[in-house]
Amino acid sequence: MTTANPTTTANPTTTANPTTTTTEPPTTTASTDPDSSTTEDPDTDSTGGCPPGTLDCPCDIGSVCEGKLLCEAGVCVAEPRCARPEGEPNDDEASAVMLPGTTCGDDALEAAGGFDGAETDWFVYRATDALVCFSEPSVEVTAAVDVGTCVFVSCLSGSPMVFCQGGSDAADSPDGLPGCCDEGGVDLSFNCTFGSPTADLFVQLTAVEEACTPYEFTYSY
Ligand SMILES: [Ca+2]
Ligand SMILES: [Ca+2]
Repeated sequence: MTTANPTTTANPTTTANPTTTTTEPPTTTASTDPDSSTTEDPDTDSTGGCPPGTLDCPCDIGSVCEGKLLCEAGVCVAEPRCARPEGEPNDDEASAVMLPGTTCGDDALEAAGGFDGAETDWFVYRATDALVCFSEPSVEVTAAVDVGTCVFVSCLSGSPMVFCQGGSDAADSPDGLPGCCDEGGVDLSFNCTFGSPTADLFVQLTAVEEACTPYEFTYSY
């Protein structure tokens, strides 16, 4: 087979390639959509008149917060007055800060946080059953102010039966978990209606003073 191009026949190694027979025509005619010029949305004020980057306005659409404002959950908020080593927001059970889990009878673990005024901090840790286990979790808080302390029980199987110890008071969490509350720490015991007493324990720490207060606490099972 010979090609019609005499300039390529001099090189016998190039004429044998059958894959170069079809060159696609330049089909670049698809860019004539008449609607392509109307992509600009006239209703661009989707932020409701809230200038992005300013206080209480969005910061999640390519904008950053002005000055010392912080971007939290897509909204610019004022700079916190205090350190927040535990991570905020953690103001309800759903946003509880996950702590390392512990096993029944192990040494207490330590954690730390900070109160930015009168606020609530939530934590949760997995308390795992052991061969010999008295199911008596304890949380002890060290802080310069009074700290309302609650522990609520969410059994992995079955329903929790909670017994408040050390003078603590029975209480239900906002999401309906049973638990116990006390000042500066809390002791309790619990069972699960079936299965082993392994549970997620929700810790609620509440400060009532408008102060910047760091704190530490230990937790165990
Ligand atoms: Ca806090
Ligand atoms: Ca908090």
